Amino acid sequence: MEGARMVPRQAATTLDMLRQLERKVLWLSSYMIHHANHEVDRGDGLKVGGHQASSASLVTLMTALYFHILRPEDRVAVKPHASPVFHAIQYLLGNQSLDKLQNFRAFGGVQSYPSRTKDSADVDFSTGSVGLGIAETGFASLVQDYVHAKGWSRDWPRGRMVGIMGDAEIDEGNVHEALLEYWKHGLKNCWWIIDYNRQSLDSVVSDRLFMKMAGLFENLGWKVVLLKYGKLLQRAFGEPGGQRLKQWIDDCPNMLYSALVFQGGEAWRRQLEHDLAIHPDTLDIVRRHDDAALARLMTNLGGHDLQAILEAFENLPTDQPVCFIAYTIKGFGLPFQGHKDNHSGLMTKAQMNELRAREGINQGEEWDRFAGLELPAAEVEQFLADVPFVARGTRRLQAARVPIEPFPKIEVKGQMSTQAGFGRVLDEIARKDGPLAERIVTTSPDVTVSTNLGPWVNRRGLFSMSSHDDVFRERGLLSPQKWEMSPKGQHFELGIAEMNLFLMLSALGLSHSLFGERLLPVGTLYDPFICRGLDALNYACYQDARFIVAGTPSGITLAPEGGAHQSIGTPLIGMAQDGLATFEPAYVDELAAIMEWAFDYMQRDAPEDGEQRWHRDEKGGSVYLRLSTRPLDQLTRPMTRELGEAIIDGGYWLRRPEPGSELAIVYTGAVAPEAIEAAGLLAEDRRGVGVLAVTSADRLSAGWHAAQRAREQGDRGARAHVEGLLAALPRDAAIVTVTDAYPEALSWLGGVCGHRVRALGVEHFGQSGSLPELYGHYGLDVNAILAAAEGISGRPVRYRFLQR
Ligand SMILES: Cc1ncc(C[n+]2csc(CCOP(=O)(O)OP(=O)(O)O)c2C)c(N)n1
Ligand SMILES: [Mg+2]
Repeated sequence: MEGARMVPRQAATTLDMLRQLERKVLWLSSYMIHHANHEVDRGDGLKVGGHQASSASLVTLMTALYFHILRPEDRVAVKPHASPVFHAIQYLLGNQSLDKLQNFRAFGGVQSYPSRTKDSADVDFSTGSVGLGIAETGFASLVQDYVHAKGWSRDWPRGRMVGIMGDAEIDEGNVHEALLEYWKHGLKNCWWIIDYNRQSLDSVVSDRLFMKMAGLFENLGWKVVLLKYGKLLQRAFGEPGGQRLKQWIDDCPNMLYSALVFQGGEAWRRQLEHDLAIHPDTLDIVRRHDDAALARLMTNLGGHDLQAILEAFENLPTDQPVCFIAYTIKGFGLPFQGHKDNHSGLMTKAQMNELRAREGINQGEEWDRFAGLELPAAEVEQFLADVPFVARGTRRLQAARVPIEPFPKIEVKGQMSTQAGFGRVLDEIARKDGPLAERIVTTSPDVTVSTNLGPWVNRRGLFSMSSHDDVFRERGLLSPQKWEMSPKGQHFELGIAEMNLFLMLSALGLSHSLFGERLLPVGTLYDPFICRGLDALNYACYQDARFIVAGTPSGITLAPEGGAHQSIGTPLIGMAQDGLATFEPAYVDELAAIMEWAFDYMQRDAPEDGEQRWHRDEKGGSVYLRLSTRPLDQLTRPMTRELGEAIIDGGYWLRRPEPGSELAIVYTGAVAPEAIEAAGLLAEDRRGVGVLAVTSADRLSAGWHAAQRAREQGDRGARAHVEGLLAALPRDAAIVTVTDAYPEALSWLGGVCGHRVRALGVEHFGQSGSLPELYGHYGLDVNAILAAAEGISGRPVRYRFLQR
């Protein structure tokens, strides 16, 4: 029988396959955004801007990375607006459900920006606030080195920490702060891939920025790989006249290039004919291309050429971080590519239909993983199943809890500050050794000694991948502080940048999930400078990283230091920050109880099932300790179970109000002596004045909110700790609150049972002075409390005009 001879089809090459997937990713990510705008009624009329053009520039690179280059142990931060590309890739890999994809940006759908905590797919680092996700990758790499230097993480190989970033992110100061810090610590295993589309949100960025960037990275020890031209352009440059074409492109201002990209083949031709009129051999190259081919050639940048990308990722150094500057076009492959206003550009229905036709996708097949592909579905399916990145399945690791018991007891007597107590507790843990001591890692931005981490560092040493002796010690020069560095050390000494502190805590605090090894990070900084690192702190909490941070010294209690060093609003930050339980103890026995609890709390991980009932006690979180340098006479008392629990729940009656009492003084932290003394004086003419010690306004208030919610949902017996406490005070009694912070940290207590409240605190910048002077001036001293008591009760107090 005559007939066509069957020729077995050649198996597709990796490059063929990636080219297919690249198209698929562009389609799915574009359609996902389109769907979110046209099909999902989000009820707010808001259109999804920002993603479409920003995503498209990374389609090729991320296709190459996820489907070919990455390994399971590699960890990736994806720039915020590439979220649709990331989710489309996860969907193709079978890691993301269609339902969530269809609900991009809607309730219950995939997140606008990749999120470790809110997305179910395999997100390694959340992003959203530009500059933070990318900077976290380097710190994660240092943490990986730490874990391996200790001989841990044997089942999970060392991976590359990869950051895919927008070029505007380099403008964020924290990125530069991070680069300096990495250099000091000898960063190696880190790749940054800059999506150099020369566009940010508003417009086209200035020309030749890449030269500055390349110089910056090289200067700090990075290898820089330029991904400037694709293969088509590289070939054209090799033809007669080709170098002139290269010169033209190199000289072309970004604005003009972008405009031509948008306009397309005809505009390219007109411009090139004009500019290259006296170079006939170069014009020949132009003329050999029709309009479509010319547009393809002139937009064939390195970041859009799979082959060029695969080559660039081969044979990279392992002893040096690598920065890829990938030239791309914002919106590549979409109708608004290159347009300077495309950031919030959205495709119309008609444009979407054109794209559908171009990609060969029929109506109703939009979400089909294989529709429109030129290769057999089974072959693509097999390729996806064999993708190295997913070879080990889920990449969210776990680590066993580190036992806290027996938590060392410290002897507390005489005078001590909470900051000194903090140092003592850590010193005692270090001295006793054991699993807890082994897993604690400390870090501080140049305030290690002045925040009382010194004794811990003396015992456990500084961490460094190479060993350095303490020169002062070797020479017999007297110093209370050892400064020895080695891979055995357990303290990361950072430069002053507080952003880096929180990024480091964030990376250390995810070690169990990223590297399968539990670390118990403890960081310290001066309390006011929390604000300098606040976005990174928020970011760390959003990622659910686990750590303890001590803000110390704090408040105007730091009297002679003046207003620039005195924190006022930090307790409110602590209360409002999700994922962070804030405490401000007055006494060291309270602090010790809180620290013991904190080392356990930071390891809890019950799954989030909607609303947490009480605080987030089952789920766990991080802990912020606001500590003071003011030495207080310590209370000698047994730490009963009941007292311990009340301290953790947020407060206890230091002196219970008597029945019929008309007043209670509520205090937090270092002003305890003033509260106690004032209560004593008031007792002369008022019956049974109560003194309520608040160790955590944050947890008291969280518990109160939770109880109210529970009652509203039918759990009528729910009662918050603070409700129990304040029930002991008659309803018509008044409350005077006092704290070395903004008064509203405690004034809300009046809302719990309806007590009248006069809230004392600090409302204006502090200044230098002695502690009595400042407490007097800002209204935190005994006199101020007495005056407040008189004012709120309307009845004179005997010691109102006490002279001190
Ligand atoms: C800290 C912070 N500031 C501002 C924004 C708002 N924002 C989101 S993306 C963006 C510009 C992004 O430009 P680029 O990084 O170059 O990414 P591209 O859009 O070019 O992909 C801005 C200003 C943000 N997300 N985070
Ligand atoms: Mg950009």
